[in-house]
Amino acid sequence: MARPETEPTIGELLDRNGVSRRSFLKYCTAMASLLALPPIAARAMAAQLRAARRPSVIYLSFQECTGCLESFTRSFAPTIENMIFNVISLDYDDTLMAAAGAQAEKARAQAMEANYGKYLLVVDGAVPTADGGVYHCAAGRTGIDILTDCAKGAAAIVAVGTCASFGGLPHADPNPTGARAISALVPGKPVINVSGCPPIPEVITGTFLQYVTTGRVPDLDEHLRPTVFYGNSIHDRCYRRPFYDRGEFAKTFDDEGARNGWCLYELGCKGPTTYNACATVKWNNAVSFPIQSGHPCLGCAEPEFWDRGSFYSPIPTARWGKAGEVSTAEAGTLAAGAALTGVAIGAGSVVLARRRISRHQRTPHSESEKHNEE
Ligand code: FSX
Repeated sequence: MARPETEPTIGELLDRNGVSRRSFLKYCTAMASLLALPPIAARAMAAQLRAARRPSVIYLSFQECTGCLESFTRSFAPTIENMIFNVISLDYDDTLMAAAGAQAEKARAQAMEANYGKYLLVVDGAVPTADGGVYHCAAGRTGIDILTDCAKGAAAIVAVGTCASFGGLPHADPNPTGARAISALVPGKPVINVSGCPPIPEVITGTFLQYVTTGRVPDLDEHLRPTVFYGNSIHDRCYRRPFYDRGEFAKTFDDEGARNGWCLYELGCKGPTTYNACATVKWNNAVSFPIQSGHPCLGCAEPEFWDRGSFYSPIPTARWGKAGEVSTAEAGTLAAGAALTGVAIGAGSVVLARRRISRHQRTPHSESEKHNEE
């Protein structure tokens, strides 16, 4: 469990476990593709990873449904076994570890002491702060106390899931337990938010890999999410986007539009204001994602998504309909006009304008933003 400097490098561990260089390179090629790097970067990544030492990871869970951990353990590339045995050293996770009670608490204390200042703290779930934090207690300590203690020696904190990133479901109105996002409770510590309810498994493991490979916090967006995975809206990359641009919308779940696979915007799809990799990385080993399965995006990777009105009502114009608004009716007219005049560049500008609008019109009161403003 202790990770002194004598800990073998990842390369030495791979050799010891009989993992061939060829299969490790194949693995890195898959990872490079996941991180949107050119194939040539795979060799550099393999060299960097082989030279690196596995970071000690302490994984804490607070108010959540365990969907995030379920998601993490269903990663296909890399598999969870690959991650745990080759890339990270999961030294404490009270849901997955065999130890319990005092034995588990001791394991966490030992790992923290041996890796002080270097370990990665991974947290899922929001932390209740009302009434002194009594709504989450373990080993006689409140969640706030445990988080504060574990955060002190962490090199960085990864908040996995929308609950940890923004408060999520526990934070939904009326938020009876005073649930808060992790970033709001650990001032001065670098926090990486991996939002989604749950997050995409490959986005969780990809974020770890990015950190281990580079040894630093990746580029983040205004919600502290890695831009490599959260840089585009679902709408930007959705395969149904041409239907939106032509003004072809499903109006009910069983009409002709739905059968033809038309855009789900009018059925409440939150793709235009939701930033995540669902449309590209997809789910279940890239089999599908909600929109491909015929259901509108719920916007689960965004702050306050539970409190933004019905999942089945179109996005209110207050967030999607001001300057540069293209209503569903106008979308068809605009596309027809562009086709007539052949103004492809103009259509591109509309896309860019929409992207700017959706970025700027996101509600600026998430827990992480509050923290940033403090
Ligand atoms: Fe929340 Fe995760 Fe949704 Fe559940 O740990 S993001 S309720 S999938 O489990 O925190």
